[in-house]
Amino acid sequence: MKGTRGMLVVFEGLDRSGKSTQCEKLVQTLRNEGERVEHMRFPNRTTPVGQIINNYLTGEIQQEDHVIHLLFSANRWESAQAIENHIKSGTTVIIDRYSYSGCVYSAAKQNKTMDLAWCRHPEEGLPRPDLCLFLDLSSEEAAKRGGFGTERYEKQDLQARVRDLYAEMGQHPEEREDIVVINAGRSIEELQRDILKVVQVSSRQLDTHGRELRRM
Ligand code: 2DT
Ligand code: MG
Repeated sequence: MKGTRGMLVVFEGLDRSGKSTQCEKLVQTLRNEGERVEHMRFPNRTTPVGQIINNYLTGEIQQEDHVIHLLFSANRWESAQAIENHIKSGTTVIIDRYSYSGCVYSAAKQNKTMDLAWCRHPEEGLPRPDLCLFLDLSSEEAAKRGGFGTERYEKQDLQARVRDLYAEMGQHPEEREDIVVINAGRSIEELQRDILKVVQVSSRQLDTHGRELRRM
């Protein structure tokens, strides 16, 4: 990936779909190729907002559905300028979960006044990914992988709704352009090879067309 700016690549998928593993592998591979790469993840639990989110996810505190939704979004806005600066300076940014998680996990709660469209609004204006790699795995397969953990959303019925909502969100005109679905029910090595190919194609397109960073 040469070009003048870095790429913004996002990993999405259910818990246990292999996002963190693949994210780390991609970061390592690109760094080995001599690229400057910044690795981020959301929620970023290290900021004050992120600490509230962490306490919510572990069940230590309760939060009203809309409030926690807006805090997850605020947690991305806290890093928005940094992401943009990295990309402008030629550093590729690879992120484990982003706005798609923000929308689908909240919408999966089935709160009457929080459909996908409502959930997406606070994301408008954030840096838009050049590529969203969706690691697709059924909630049954995800559950088989050593079971879910104990955090708030790690329950199979919610995960099943989350998967359906990812599919629905993939129909949104902008998201449809960005999302590439990767079958995550395969070995780490197979996934890694597939992902690298997709990233290389996307990177070449960016080099050819020299597109500015867009916004959600
Ligand atoms: P991790 O297991 O990846 O740490 O995620 N989530 C995440 C949301 O509900 N909204 C968001 O905006 C983001 C980024 C998904 C912890 C959980 O937080 C959910 C799983
Ligand atoms: Mg998790």
